[in-house]
Amino acid sequence: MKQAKFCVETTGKVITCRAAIAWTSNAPLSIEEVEVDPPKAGEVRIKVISSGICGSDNHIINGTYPVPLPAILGHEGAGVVESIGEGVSTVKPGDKVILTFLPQCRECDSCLHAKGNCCLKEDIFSPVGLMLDGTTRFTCRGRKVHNVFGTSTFTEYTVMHEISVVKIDDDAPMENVCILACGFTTGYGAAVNRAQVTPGSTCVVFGLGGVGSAVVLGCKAAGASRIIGIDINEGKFEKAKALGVTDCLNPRNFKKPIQQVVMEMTGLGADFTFEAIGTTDTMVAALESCNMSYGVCVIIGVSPAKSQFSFDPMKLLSGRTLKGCLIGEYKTRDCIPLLVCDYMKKKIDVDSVITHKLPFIKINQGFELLQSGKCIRCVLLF
Ligand code: CND
Ligand code: ZN
Ligand code: ZN
Repeated sequence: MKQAKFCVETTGKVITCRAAIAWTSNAPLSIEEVEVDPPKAGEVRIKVISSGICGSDNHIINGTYPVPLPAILGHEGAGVVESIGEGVSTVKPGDKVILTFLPQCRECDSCLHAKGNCCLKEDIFSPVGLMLDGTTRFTCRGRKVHNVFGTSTFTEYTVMHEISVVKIDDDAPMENVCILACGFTTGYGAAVNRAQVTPGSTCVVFGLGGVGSAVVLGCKAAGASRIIGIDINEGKFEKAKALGVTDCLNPRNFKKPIQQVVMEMTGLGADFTFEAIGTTDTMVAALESCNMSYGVCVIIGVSPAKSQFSFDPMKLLSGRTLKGCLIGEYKTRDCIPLLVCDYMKKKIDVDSVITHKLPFIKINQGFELLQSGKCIRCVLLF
């Protein structure tokens, strides 16, 4: 296989490299040779250095969150800019960048709003798997291959829109910062931004995977005094306690609904609850676990396509607040560089969420670790 060379030599040319292709759902990814086109206007071609495997990638593989296939998945990446298309001004070849699925165009209604971060330039709720001009930059065995959320990190080279490419500090450790593209930022921001957890509060975190673990760190950083962690996999409990969870519950050990158990443990319910799993049952349980008067419930998990979330509206009438958020309500290009700085100053503990690192070509082993619940976050190195 031809090995791709960095920068100048490849600028303007098609790069042939390795990528993991999802040809169908419910099947292992296939490592193949792909051709990656040069970036068009407003686009950036990036050499991927590391990528986390997120629960959302797994929803795509098992078909609960369908995207057009064949596709190159992965949306939690870090890399180096190889070349830029016409008009790109915020990054240049050689820059270290984070590859995120949520753009910040700085022009749309969401981007111009003080708090909104759901940029309207990428329709992540009905993804088409194409660049904004309606075409793709990937070809494999003569077939066009879709991207995912304009990101696609499970490839040695990818092409993204400039508006989703986050320039970060030159000294950032590239093997670990990738999880600031999604998992860590999503969980941590849900606690510190979206919920605004208060000192001395009681929090409940449903799901102690990569995202839930970052929620725990956010709750702890915000000064929560009690953090109840809920998971059906008790193998997650030791790590959760090390991160700051004070009480661990397995719903399968109780005959009554877990929200009732939380109510009994807390008296009147938690101040803040977080759902980091992605089932509607656990979303209802999270809502019903927070205090009826002032409790705040934040939905983070991605539910299966077309699912409906139903609950007694009286649960809100008493005063509860139900919220959701993408990437922890951070405006990605403005805020992720600041999180990278906080990480480098050791203000946030990104490393503790990463339990496994594997070479990119062992990607299917990484998915097995996630599916069997044996990892918190597995990072692929290219
Ligand atoms: P991961 O698989 O690592 O964690 C999920 C955890 O939930 C695991 O520890 C499971 O054992 C546990 N679990 C599963 N079912 C139950 C249940 N019924 N009751 C209790 N625990 C259970 O996934 P992740 O942490 O990477 O992602 C979690 C969710 O967050 C997932 O739905 C993903 O798609 C979503 C997400 C959202 C966003 C966002 O911006 N809102 C960004 N990334 C991921
Ligand atoms: Zn994700
Ligand atoms: Zn925008």
